[in-house]
Amino acid sequence: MKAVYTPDHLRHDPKVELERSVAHSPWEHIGRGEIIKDVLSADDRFEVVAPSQWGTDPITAVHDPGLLRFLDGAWQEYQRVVGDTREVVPEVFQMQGLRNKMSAGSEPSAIQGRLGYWSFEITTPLTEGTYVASRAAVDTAMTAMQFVLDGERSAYGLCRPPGHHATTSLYGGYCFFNNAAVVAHHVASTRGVKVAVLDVDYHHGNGTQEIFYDRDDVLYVSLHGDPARAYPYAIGHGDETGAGRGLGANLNIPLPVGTDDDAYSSALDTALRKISSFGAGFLVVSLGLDTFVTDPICDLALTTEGFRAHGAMVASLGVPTVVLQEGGYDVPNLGINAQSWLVGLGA
Ligand code: OKP
Ligand code: ZN
Repeated sequence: MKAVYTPDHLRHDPKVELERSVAHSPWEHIGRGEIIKDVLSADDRFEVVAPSQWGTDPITAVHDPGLLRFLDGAWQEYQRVVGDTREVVPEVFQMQGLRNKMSAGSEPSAIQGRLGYWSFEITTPLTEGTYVASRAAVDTAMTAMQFVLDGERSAYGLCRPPGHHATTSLYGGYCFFNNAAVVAHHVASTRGVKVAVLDVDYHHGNGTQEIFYDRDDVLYVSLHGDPARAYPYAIGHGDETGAGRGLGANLNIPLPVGTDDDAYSSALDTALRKISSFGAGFLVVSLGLDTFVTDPICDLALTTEGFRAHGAMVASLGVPTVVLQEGGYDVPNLGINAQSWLVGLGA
């Protein structure tokens, strides 16, 4: 299997994250990308290749161009205006309620205000090379997509930073551009084929859901920790089924604490049936491995063997499939877990 990787991911290099009200070393760090690359490189079933460049058009096809403009230079502007800081995070969010009874706010001019206009939370620092790395993650996803469009049964994009929390106009949840949504939109709009996004990350992919919520050409299906207890809390409930033309083209399957391989398999079976009946001709998998039993920030109980079985279940759909990396924070096990899932798929 082709596995697309670039060292440009190293340019997004946070050393601190403010989470659980404590400043600590970040869960989402460069070691994640490196361990997956190292394990796949040592396995003959994988061919690690570099991405080609796709420019910004595929990004602004799903994101507000203002978000891209902001990310391209925000860290640098902050250094000029506020002062030298390794990580840049927002201090104030431009919440709707601040302007109750008034017109919707517009983008502030000050960088301190712009940060909170284009983001929704504080655990996602900008670093000097975040924009370069985020662009490279999209290139990685698009290159993996192209291998599949050219006839490979499947391909893998080692995207870092991940993407599924990024909405049309907001970054957050360690995500800047929504790699999976960029690919799904590109295939649906240029190939006239119905696309399904299967999101198996522990966290609900609120960004992907939002981007496609009113569309009937892209189905979003997600298995995740119930938002009653899990990030991103505000979205991911079972009664969110789509709007307008997209009614019925969104399926959320919230899972209880401790869900194991077998319970997960039956939920995955429900997801795959939905994808089949939708008539998807192309599949994008948002592969989060933070469902692993010893993941430090999640609470499901999947195993390395379980991941292989779940990859095999997805393969049995018989739909051309591009797999894109999302989360996974038990870093010593992250490489073998990605390998296991992809071998199950048929690497
Ligand atoms: C990104 B991906 C919990 C805070 C959660 C952000 C989690 C982002 C996950 N104390 N912080 O979906 O793996
Ligand atoms: Zn996650």
